[in-house]
Amino acid sequence: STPVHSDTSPMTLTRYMIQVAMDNTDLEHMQDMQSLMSSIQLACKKIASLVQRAGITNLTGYEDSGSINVQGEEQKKLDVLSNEVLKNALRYSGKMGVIASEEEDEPVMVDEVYSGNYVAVFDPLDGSSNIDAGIATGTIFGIFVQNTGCLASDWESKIDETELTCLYNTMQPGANLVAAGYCMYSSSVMMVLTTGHGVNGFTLDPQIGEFVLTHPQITIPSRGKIYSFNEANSPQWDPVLRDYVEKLKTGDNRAGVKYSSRYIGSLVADVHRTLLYGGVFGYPGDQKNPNGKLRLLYECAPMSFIVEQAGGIATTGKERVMDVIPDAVHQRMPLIIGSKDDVQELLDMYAGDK
Ligand code: AHM
Ligand code: MG
Repeated sequence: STPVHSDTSPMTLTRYMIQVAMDNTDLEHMQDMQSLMSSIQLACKKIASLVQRAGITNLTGYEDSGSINVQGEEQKKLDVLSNEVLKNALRYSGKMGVIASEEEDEPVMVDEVYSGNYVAVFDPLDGSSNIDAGIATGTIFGIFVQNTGCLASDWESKIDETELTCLYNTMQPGANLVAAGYCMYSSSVMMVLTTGHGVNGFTLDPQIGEFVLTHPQITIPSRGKIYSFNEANSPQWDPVLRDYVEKLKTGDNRAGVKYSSRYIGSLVADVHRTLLYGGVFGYPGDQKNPNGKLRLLYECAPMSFIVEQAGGIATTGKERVMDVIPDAVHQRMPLIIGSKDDVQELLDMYAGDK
């Protein structure tokens, strides 16, 4: 149904989640999603305000302690703070069992008092290298139901039992996600969300402090005119991908159209543009980094869930991203994502190359 934009009864994210719960009384996780999303949207509003005021409040730049995360990256002040904000919001939702974040070495078990049975995976402030220049950033999140099945049995010898259970619970393929979304901090603050029934976009109305449904049932155009890769890496790409991008540049592709190039270097913003305008975004593997740069659990999988729900394709180049069973929390995965026809053309080129 069409959302109501009148001042008196906007379809807020809160109201939307209540509706989702009422429409799915048979699904337990849909009931819990209401309080989970209420925690997540609060965290995102807080992060939005931190990001917007960072230059004024001396929150730009790196942590004074020079702290480095498990992936060897220097942490920015806002990375650390956003992680705390999101972690605490989720903890107090009373629904979380395990939280895994880009900024945490290992997944964190939520204290028993606040504990529930969901797993949240998130990148609290993706693209933070852009922040000091005022470029768009975003929060990415995914929610799983806790899984007691073992997916990484050879870890047993290395870590203690609590950690093990904890890890097992986070090690799930994207196909198991019950919800995923991102919040983009840009010229406007937007929350884009899927619970597996399409994708909806909500814009933060600063006047009332609420996310309002502005983009109901987003579908990605079946073909776009934009490609988005860090082309500085192209000398290390495989020849098929190089050839594909060359065809997009010259117009010698199935659409017979010359493409434009857009690359922000912020996953959320690049995927958001791709979702709305169509085209293809990729962070492929290359000779130096065979698995690319983006992290499977809290970057690739949630984005893939969203784009698939909008009618697009997300692939590693070899398989569907959603089907990849993770074997490490911070594992990287090549990602090619976007319009159905654009991504399919590349997949067909790979198939023909075999
Ligand atoms: P981060 O999680 O350390 O911020 O890195 C992820 C970001 C993505 O937002 C973006 O797509 C990518 O890194 C850009 O990488 P590059 O600078 O190599 O093009
Ligand atoms: Mg990131």
